[in-house]
Amino acid sequence: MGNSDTALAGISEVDRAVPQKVDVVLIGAGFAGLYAHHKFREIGLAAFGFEAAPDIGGTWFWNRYPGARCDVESLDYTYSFSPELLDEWRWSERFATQPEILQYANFVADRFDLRREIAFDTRVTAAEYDEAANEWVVRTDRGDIVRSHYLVSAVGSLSLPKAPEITGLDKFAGRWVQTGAWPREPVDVAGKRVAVIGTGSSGIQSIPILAEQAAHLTVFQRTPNYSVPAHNGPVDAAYEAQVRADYAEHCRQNRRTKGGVPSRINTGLSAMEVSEEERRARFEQAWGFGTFSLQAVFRDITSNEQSNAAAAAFVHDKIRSAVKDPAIAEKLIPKTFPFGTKRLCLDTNYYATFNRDNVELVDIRETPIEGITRAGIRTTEREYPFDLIVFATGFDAITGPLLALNITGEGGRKLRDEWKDGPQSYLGLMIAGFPNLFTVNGPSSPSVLANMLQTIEHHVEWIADCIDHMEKNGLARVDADSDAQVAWAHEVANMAAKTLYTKADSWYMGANVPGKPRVFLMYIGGFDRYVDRCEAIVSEGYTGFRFTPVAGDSAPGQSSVVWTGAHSQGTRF
Ligand code: NA7
Repeated sequence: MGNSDTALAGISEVDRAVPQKVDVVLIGAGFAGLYAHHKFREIGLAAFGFEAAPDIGGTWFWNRYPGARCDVESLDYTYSFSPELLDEWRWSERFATQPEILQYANFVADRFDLRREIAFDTRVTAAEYDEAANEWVVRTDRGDIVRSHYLVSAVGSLSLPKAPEITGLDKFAGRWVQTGAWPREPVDVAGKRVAVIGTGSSGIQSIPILAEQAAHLTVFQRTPNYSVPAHNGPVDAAYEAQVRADYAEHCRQNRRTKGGVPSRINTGLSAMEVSEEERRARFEQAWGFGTFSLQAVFRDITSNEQSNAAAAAFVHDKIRSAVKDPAIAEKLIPKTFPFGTKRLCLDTNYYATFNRDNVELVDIRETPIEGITRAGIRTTEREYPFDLIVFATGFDAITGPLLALNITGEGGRKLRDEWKDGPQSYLGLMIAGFPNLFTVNGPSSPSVLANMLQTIEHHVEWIADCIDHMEKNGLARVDADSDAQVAWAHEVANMAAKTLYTKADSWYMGANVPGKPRVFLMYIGGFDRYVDRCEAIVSEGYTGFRFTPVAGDSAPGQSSVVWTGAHSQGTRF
């Protein structure tokens, strides 16, 4: 099983061979990129990938902060495309840690030999559609220029950390790190005075562990967040046996659910149609079960204000009972947005951490941060000295990583201009005016609202089927129809408007990044409905997509790759 150092074997500077022309350029080597490599190879396409990191793993490569874990149960956070793979891999914990997930990614990459057509340490800096040739021209920060018939973005949804937005960082004499780009070498926390800025999932996962290691930990909280206990532990043997009895079917069933995970304790009822005792009992059951069940145990927690208020009040009481100092408890209670409308966090001992003598909470709505100083952080109240500042301040989610690619489509249109008022995309798979460009988990798909391994597999398979359809039918170009795209955008927005999600200043709404348009970024109608919709669109003849046979284009169906340079010339994948 590889680790991130041995994983680099074979990708040395000397060997780095980048083709001039391939069928598909794939951007990103996280779970989406890896599966796409496998799938495209299966349908006979020559694909070549670029990855900014020195190794595979994507989000799980970068988010190495203490306590980083998946919030989907590991038995479900698993590729389902290969029954053998399901058999061969065993997870050790109910919610896998970042190192174990990265090990899994390496296991898969080794198992299916997925590394050899990826250039690591290479960031795509621009991609431009050459209309005459019907090709994408992809440029990198290493000076590579590659032409491809298709371009597939697998850049991830939470892969562009927000820059620290606090002035004075250059003056700070200590060390600073970001949770979303945590260093590979260990960060020495023991005995240090540590600050964490941010109380989203990354802050909430890392704070209890940093508190155990640091001499003193100060948490700078702008908005308190809802968190429920994960109840992590070893994988439950009885449940695992049940899942493994027909693992492939278990995964297929997951695709028939709203969130891409089993509904193990959901009632399907409104929280308002049961008695107060039953409501409380169901909430207790969900609290004791972990996962996102508190948000799903009743069907209307994020759509009905009364149901939502009941769930919120339940958690408020839990926070009050976990935190000894009532004043601190009140500061930790979220009151400014409906329960579940910001990504719910799963934690281990988060609220109880504030009972520790070495932990301090600073509410920066009361005493805002004025800036970073040589010694530490200055608020309107005082200066706090630190050895280490941890920015757990989140990501420019979903659209940020795509816009960072500097994509230019047909007629010189820039994606950045097209999306200046918010992203438009047909099904989150294609963008009108950007032919032959596919996006895995693009905006207006379910993406982060469902189990990402499931949404990734679905998108990669859909894209591969579409390309296969083109190759077999002499179709050289596909584009999303702009009317279909507008209709989809309306549908996505209308669905979101029926929920309480639009009331929160969340990264789901783009509200965490100054200047970002306020648009709900995902399809909230349910993964199952979305999958059905995508299938119906295909069986109706790809409604909303326009295919064109382009005269003079390289013949489809002939997988090819062109190299320059002495080594590898003439290689065909
Ligand atoms: P999140 O959930 O976006 O959380 C970021 C946190 O950082 C949140 O508490 C923010 O407060 C805070 N923040 C952001 N910018 C600032 C500035 N400039 N000053 C002070 N505080 C700030 O990111 P995470 O990495 O924790 O989690 C992202 C997802 O990864 C998570 O939802 C899971 O799906 C996995 P705010 O709430 O904006 O007031």
